[in-house]
Amino acid sequence: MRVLILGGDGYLGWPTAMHLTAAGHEVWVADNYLRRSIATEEDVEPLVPVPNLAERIRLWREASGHDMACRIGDLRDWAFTDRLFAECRPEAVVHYAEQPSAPYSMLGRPQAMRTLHNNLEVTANVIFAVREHCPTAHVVKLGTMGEYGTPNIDIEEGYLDITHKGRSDTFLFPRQAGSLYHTTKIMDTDLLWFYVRTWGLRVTDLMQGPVYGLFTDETGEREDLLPFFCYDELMGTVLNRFIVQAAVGHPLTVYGKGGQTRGFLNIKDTLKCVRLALENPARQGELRIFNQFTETFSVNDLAGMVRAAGASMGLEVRIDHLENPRKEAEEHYYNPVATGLTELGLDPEPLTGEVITRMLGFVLRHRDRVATHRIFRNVRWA
Ligand code: USQ
Repeated sequence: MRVLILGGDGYLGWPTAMHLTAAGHEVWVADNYLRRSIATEEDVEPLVPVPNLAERIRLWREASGHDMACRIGDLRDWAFTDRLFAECRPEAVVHYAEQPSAPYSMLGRPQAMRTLHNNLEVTANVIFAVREHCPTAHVVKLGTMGEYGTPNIDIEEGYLDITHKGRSDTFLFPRQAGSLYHTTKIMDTDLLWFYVRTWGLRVTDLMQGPVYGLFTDETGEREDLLPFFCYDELMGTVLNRFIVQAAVGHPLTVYGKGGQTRGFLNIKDTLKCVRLALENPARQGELRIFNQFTETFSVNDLAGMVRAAGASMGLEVRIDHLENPRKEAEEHYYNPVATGLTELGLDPEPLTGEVITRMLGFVLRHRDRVATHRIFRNVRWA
């Protein structure tokens, strides 16, 4: 299949690109280096420097014999997007091209506007480009479990049957996001849902939980093929952050009571889920929604697991409960359904002590690079 990956330089975009070429697909990647610009502007460089996309592709070709096409440009720019889709004519599009950080979106007005403009305009341009150049292409868009928030009922996979005053209908599951970033993902879903109904696009929305990890089957131990690995408050997800904190002797930064519960997954499972969705596409005129996570943990659970793994390596890991900079429930009901991807054959990678110690080993080799001032800058929601 000819697959166009938008945001192919990102934490998930680059490993997905390698994974899909290894699975025999023809891959094109596009990126405007937004994440790298934010890293420079906000002083949130990844733990280990990452070669540019052209260099990564060269390294991957040498390592594996697989190649991919690459275009650098901004998908908000219609001329670029139009040309890209006309040239590539994808059979499937994986849309990761978003500002992905909740805390970044809450920093201030400029960052909020950048998140809104980038995420919504790119999604809209992708919709128009698909209609113009490849109306039967399957769009796989990365959504987030955070669109649902933490309701006091079970979270279904995308839709909810409602009976009201004796009449019944099916609607998108109610969404109530906890950050501006997460709100833009709701808006993305609404845009896609509208054009699925109006133009008959075929779309899969993957409602993904926080991802952890850095090694995939394609990277092996090769550090020059690894994705961005961030531990700062803006770009690092919670488990990756805790592992770096443990490695440098910084107390784990649990926000508030730590009962916040989310659906997590290993980066390897992200790649499997995206490939399963691509290889089993949605029907024309369908918005198919999968909840994409493999296990649920509270923040306290994760802190406890990192402490135990650290102890097995002789590290003494302390846990701090900081005043929560975010507005979120710290103790809540959480029972999301996730059966769609399992039915397609997902064989998950569980979070074990071994997974954590392997990551800790990597971070310990690079501990001199950790800038501790990046760990907690206290980006407050209100
Ligand atoms: N948390 C802490 N301490 C920290 C960092 C985070 O207690 O040092 C807590 C947060 O308050 C939150 C939970 O851990 O309750 C998860 O935070 P996170 O930063 O790992 O994840 P989040 O901001 O929700 O965003 C990440 C990705 C985003 C993706 C989302 C999936 O950055 O792109 O959409 O995970 S989800 O969380 O399901 O919405």
